Amino acid sequence: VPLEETSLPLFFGWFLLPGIQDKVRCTSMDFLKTLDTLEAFKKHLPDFTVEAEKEVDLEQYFQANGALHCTTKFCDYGKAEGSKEYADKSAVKELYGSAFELSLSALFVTPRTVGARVSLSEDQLTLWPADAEKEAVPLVPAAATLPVGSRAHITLGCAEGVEPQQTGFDLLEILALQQEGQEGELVEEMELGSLAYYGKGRWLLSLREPVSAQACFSSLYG
Ligand code: 2AM
Repeated sequence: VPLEETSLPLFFGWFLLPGIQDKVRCTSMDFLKTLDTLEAFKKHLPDFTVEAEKEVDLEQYFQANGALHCTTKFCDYGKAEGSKEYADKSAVKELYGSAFELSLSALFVTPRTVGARVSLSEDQLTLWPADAEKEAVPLVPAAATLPVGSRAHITLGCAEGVEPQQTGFDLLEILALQQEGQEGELVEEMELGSLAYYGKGRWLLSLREPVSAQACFSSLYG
């Protein structure tokens, strides 16, 4: 195989620095620990899990693996459409290895995934693939009308048998509901922010203070 065909990574993205990874993991754990004890969560438990359980331990329900990151472009070593074009973008070449401050503006939980929404700045959007939201349209039709960068997220955990890329689809679904004017049912004001329920086991915690996370733009060969 020519080197050119093997030189593309599994994916490009922002990789959180170690200290902030611990902080984000702790924040996520605290949120899960609180969420599954709330009456509102228990009330909607049948939407969350099909199993006839009375309780669920969210910290056990989701499995976390690997270093925390926000994927920009999944390349699959060049097999994914548009990989080469992405790697050749001038912003990608210029900013490779640079440090960024990501703004984590919300945490969300669904029966499939737990993740953090990343609100990208103008500069950060130069590294965002133009078709990232369009790619999700077969699964989330409304993604076609959402702003560029809407899919940006950090996967914090997945339920058994769920692929990490599901986290971005789950986020887009919630954002699509918001765009349609559904505010979600305000459940409660938590220390971290306001918690809203969007039906079908979907929960969104809008952070009062966004978490600023230092991250390096790089790639993973895996
Ligand atoms: P994630 O970005 O939602 O966490 C390696 O599998 C990484 O690439 C994971 O972080 C994963 O999901 C992301 N990923 C896997 N397949 C993908 C796809 N088809 N599109 C976008 N991202 C994908």
